[in-house]
Amino acid sequence: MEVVFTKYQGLGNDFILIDNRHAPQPLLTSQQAIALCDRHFGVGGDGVIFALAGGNGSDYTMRIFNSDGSEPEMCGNGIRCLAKFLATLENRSLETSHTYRIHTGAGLIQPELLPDGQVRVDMGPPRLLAEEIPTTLAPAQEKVINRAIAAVGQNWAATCVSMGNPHCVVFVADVDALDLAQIGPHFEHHQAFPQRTNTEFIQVISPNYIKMRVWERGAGITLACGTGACAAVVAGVLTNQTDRTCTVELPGGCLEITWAEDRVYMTGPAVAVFHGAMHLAL
Ligand code: ZDP
Repeated sequence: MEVVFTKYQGLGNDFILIDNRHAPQPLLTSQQAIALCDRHFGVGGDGVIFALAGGNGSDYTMRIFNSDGSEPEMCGNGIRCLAKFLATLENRSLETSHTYRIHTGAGLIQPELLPDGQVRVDMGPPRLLAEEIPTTLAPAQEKVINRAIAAVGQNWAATCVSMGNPHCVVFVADVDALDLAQIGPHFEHHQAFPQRTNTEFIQVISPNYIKMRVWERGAGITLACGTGACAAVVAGVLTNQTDRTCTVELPGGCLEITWAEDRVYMTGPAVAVFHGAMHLAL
C-alpha cells in the first residue's frame, strides 16, 4: 500500500503525520508504523501520529505509535505538530490564533496556534500519585518525590509525574556527563514501572532555567520531549528547585513551561518538514 504523510518536527522530536479523519481506526498497523519510522529503510521519525475525527466534545482525536510500535497515551511535541497539520488540512491561516480540542489517551488536550508560529498547549493537570504513574516506588496513594531507585549499580532520587504518560525525573549535577544510551534502558525497563517509563535527567541552572536530556519509552534518545519537559518542571516545583514558570533547554531547543494552579501549559515550535508518500510492502 501507498501511505501519504507529512513529516513534522518540534525541537527535533520528529513525527510522521497521517490524515486519518475519514476512518475510525489508524490507517496503519503498529508494524507499518515501525517501518515508516526506520531512519535507514523508511521515512524516519520518533513516532507516527494519526489525526482522527473527534467525539466526546472534541474537534479531533490523536493516536500515536512510538518508533517501537507501542502506543503512548500522549505526546507533547507531537500535539503541537498535530495542531499545525490540522490547520493546514483545514486551509486555516497560520497567522491567526486558533484553539483545537483534541481527544487523547490523557483526556482532552488543547493546543492553541499562536500568530508567531509557536503553539501553546493546555496539557491538563499532572497526576502525582504512585498508582497514577504507575510506579511501585511509593505506596499507591502517595506522591513519589525524591524516592530512592537503584539502577546501573547506583542509587538515584526519582520524582515521578504522569502527564497522561509516565515520567521519572532525576536531578543530576551534570547532564552532559551521563552515558544516556547505557543508563536509559535500565530506567525504561525497571521493575518499579509496570508500564515502563520515560526518564528525564535534569540539571538546574537557575530556578527558571533547567537543562534536560531524555530517554523516551519506546523511542530511546530523542532531541526533545514535551510531556517530559512538563513533568520536569512539575518535579522541580515539588522538590523546591524551580519556579512554576521555567524554561527547559533540550538538545533540540527550548520549551517554556508553566504549572498554573492546576494545569500545565507548554509553549514551543512545530514545523512542517516535507510531504511524501511511501510504499509499504507489509
Ligand atoms: O510515553 C511515551 O511512550 C513517549 N515516548 C511518547 C512520546 C512523548 C513525546 N516525546 C512528547 O513530546 O511528549 C512525543
